[in-house]
Amino acid sequence: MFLSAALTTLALAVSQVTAHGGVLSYEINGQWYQGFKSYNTPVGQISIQREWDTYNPITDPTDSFLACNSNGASLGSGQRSATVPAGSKVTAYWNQWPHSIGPVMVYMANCNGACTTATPSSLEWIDQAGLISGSVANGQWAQGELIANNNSWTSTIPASLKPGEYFLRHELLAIHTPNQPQFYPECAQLVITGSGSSQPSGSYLVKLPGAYSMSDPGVNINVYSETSVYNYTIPGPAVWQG
Ligand SMILES: *[C@@H]1O[C@H](CO)[C@@H](O)[C@H](O)[C@H]1NC(C)=O
Ligand SMILES: *[C@@H]1O[C@H](CO)[C@@H](O)[C@H](O)[C@H]1NC(C)=O
Ligand SMILES: [Cu+2]
Repeated sequence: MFLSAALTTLALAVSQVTAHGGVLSYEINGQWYQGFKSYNTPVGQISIQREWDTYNPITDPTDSFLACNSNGASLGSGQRSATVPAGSKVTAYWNQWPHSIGPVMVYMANCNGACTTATPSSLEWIDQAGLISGSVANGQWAQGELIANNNSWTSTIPASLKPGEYFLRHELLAIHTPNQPQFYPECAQLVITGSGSSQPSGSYLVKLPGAYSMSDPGVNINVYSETSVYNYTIPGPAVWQG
């Protein structure tokens, strides 16, 4: 009796794990970086990624952990940063991603000093990603493209970006459940090198939480009723091209 109850609980936990997910590894400028292993203690882990504890989504756009997931903590002595030149290509790899409806967003944030001691929620971010073709109800989304590309997404760090320590933040916003957005953010730490001097300013910079709300058309949405709508408003700021 006890054993079968335990097994049922385990089976449930496993099916929840496979229904959601997050970024498991990165390939940056040709080099592989292992992500944080969620569901494991942070003690002894070495990664460029910040801690994130489960595959489950954040469902409140004002959640205090929206910046770098729960709990977003530095790994302390195991925390690393990837040193890469501005202009590098960054590919993030997810688990087998189960949701094909919704945008992919990639942000960077200047830590204005050492990222290891910075608090992600107090930072400001730049944006990227979208609805690729067709209608909101039946079209092709960035997340479908991500699945087709081996559960990965490749971005280019603006070549003109000023050197320094930055957070790199990947976020999937899954909108397959009507009016119940699911946010899946993960952060990694980068040290950007090069001779660039550009920095976004003004409306390109936002805070998370802060930039999203349930009154955003792209957040509180029932995609299945938008059969003749061909535009989708990604929440957050405009993309900074560098
Ligand atoms: C697909 O992604 C995995 C990492 O999740 C990687 O090990 C593998 O090499 C990739 N396959 C291809 C064909 O790129
Ligand atoms: C599509 O564009 C209209 C007009 O700008 C806007 O009101 C509406 O919210 C947009 N729809 C979505 C799903 O973003
Ligand atoms: Cu899910």
